[in-house]
Amino acid sequence: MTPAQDAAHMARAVELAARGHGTTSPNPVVGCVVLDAAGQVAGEGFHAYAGGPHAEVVALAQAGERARGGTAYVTLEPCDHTGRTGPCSLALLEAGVARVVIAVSDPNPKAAGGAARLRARGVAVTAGVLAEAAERGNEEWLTYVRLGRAHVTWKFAATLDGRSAAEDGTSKWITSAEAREDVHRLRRAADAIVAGIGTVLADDPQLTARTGGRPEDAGKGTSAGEGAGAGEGAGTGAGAGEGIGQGAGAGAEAGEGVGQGAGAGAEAGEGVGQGADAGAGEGVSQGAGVATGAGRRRGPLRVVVDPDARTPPSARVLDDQAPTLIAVADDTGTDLKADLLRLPRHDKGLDLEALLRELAARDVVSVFLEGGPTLAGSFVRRGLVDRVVAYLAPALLGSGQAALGAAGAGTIGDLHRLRFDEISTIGPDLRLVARPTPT
Ligand code: AOF
Ligand code: ZN
Repeated sequence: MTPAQDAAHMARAVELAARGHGTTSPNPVVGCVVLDAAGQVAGEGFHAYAGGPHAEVVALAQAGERARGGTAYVTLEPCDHTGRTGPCSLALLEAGVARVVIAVSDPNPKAAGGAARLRARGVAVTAGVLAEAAERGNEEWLTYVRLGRAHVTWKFAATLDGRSAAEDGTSKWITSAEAREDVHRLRRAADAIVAGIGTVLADDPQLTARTGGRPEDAGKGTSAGEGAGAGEGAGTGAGAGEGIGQGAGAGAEAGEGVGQGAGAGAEAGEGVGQGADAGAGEGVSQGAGVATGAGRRRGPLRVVVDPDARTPPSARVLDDQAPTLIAVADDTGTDLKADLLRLPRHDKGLDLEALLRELAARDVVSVFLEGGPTLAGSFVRRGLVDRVVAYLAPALLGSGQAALGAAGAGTIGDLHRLRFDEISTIGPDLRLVARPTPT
């Protein structure tokens, strides 16, 4: 296998991993491609939900005997522990894989060690292949494990001159419907949506992700097996959507198809399909209908940063559409009937590092920060914004509210440098993804 071939197979594994994005929390996204001894693709898989089979196990099951003497490409070092499932290092050994190619080492001390065990047992291990792309694909989880805090995406929508509201406070629909739909997609994939009390008082937002299907999953995939898998998981689970379902029709592209759907408490429309055509005439596909975890059934956790507990009991953010946590200062007395998270004060607000650590302790891997230039400024000042997603409308205001409040950069030498990683258009608007440059 040449380095270029290794990179190409790993690129496919990264692509597979991305299908789990938004449904694996608090676990990583992981993709795996298994080649047979002749270098032909024999199995593909990804991790679809926490507690479900690991990517390696899915791909090995698909490959069957063809894995013997073959190569496995995994975006994350195979685990060496028995957690919710057994060690993938042993699964790879049992399958007789001769070589394992890894993109990123597992920073989770409980699970790491797969590479060492495989090497010790005579398997050739190559690490670091396409590491940057795999890191990017797993950035939320890697931040959560490495730093012990939730990963933060700050999103804002503004005019081309960086204004998020007019002078009189009006702010509705600066950006297009397409851009707003994209925001909902990002919200759905996050574990928590965070807003400041200023936004809650000014706009009374509901902070929910619009429910319904995940069009990005339904439309995705190249084989018939994938589409079928997605539908099945939701439809065939026993009881209250909990169980394993098997259905025909998946893998319809190939002469011989096997379809599997695992409905793990799936709410209709929230399914992830998995499938690959493994060799000519033999289609194998897996469908996993995934409920996104106990806390996720009704959408991401809503978090209000509200030091003095000023959230009105009638605020829409306290409705029953999703769970809500009100973060208040530990010295604040309140009789607000809501789940409260008490945190130390810091500057004029709360200790935001503590907030992100507490959220991580509650299995919140990814935070979507919206609402409030003041709060966003505090996050930026503390170096707690890991990714910025900006929607810029081709419009000018010239006065009004800046998208970002004071961020601790009173002099130009202190400005927060970012790097543009993605630039695209969405409807009439510009969509930019930027990340801090390493310091
Ligand atoms: C996954 N999916 O495909 C791989 C993982 O909660 P458990 O017992 O399933 O174990 C999760 C850990 O296993 C996870 O934190 C990571 O370190 C390792 N690898 N995890 O969820 C996968 N390969
Ligand atoms: Zn594993």
